[in-house]
Amino acid sequence: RRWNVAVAGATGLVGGTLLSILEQREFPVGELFPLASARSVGKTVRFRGQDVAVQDLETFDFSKAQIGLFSAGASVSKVHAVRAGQAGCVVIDNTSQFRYQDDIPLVVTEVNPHAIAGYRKHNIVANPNCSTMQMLVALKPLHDAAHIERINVSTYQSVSGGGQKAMDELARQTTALASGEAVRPQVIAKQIAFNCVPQIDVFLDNGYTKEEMKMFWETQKIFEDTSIRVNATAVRVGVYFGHSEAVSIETRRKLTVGEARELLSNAPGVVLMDERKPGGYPTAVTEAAGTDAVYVGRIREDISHECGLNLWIVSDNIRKGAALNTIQIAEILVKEYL
Ligand code: 11C
Repeated sequence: RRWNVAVAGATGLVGGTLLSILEQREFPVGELFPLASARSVGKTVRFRGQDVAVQDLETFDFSKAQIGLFSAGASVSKVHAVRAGQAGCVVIDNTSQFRYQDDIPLVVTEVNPHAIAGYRKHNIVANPNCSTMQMLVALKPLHDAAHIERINVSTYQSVSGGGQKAMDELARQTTALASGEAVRPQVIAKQIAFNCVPQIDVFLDNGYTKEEMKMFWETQKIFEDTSIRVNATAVRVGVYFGHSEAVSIETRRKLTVGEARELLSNAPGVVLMDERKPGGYPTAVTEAAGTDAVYVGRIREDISHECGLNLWIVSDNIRKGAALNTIQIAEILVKEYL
């Protein structure tokens, strides 16, 4: 059977990746409806060797599609993902709009695929934030084996997480600096070329940024464990694709490096790359960008905590962190539920 698929935000960075992953994984698409704002009507997207016309999301009749992949911003999803769900189109939403709503499942396919069953109330499944996604793919087998009580994480997040505008800003600033010109930050609060900026998303009352709190809220929901504590610092770095994370976990019982390596070498979606020699670890640019896996390296026992373990976790934020997980949810939906 084939499924008609609407892609909301089809002309954006994640939208384009959704289309190419639908092709690569040979998702059984019947008719494709690329949707975007009225300003993109008249454009086309390339899908399976054809140019397909972009339609206006505002007026699209979602009863024509059985599956809707949304990546056009939270305010768009608030109105149109709900409208799609009511028309019988099952939405996988890539924004933060529904992630914290109790009656909407939040799913990482390697971690809690069973939660997809909860889609029926609103016909919506939420896709997590990229920085949470890659961390939990790697931590799931460790949590199952030794029960993680606390996570300390610092992220090194690429500009593609901030969309095309943030990518353009890095390019512009790099060129300006190479020509000896001054940079004027517009999208990211401080110079991002050759710099690290400790702010992603807005500041909240507790002094954390929203990106940092997303890692806390989403980990508890996806692990179905409100006792797990997450202390995050999210940093934007001058990298185009791939988020890196230095993660320290505290477990109920001690996990040795050997046991962690064994668990991770058999974990779905994970590639273990952990040799204690120069270059024996993954990085965003050399391993992760453009690929599907979550890479783990630098595993070592924490010398400051008897049940602590450190890991370095890297993945392509636009693929596993966004578009790939969305399509993996769709694959489970059509196979097991629709
Ligand atoms: C970033 N994590 O890297 C963000 C992008 O909640 O889906 C994704 C925001 C979200 O800037």
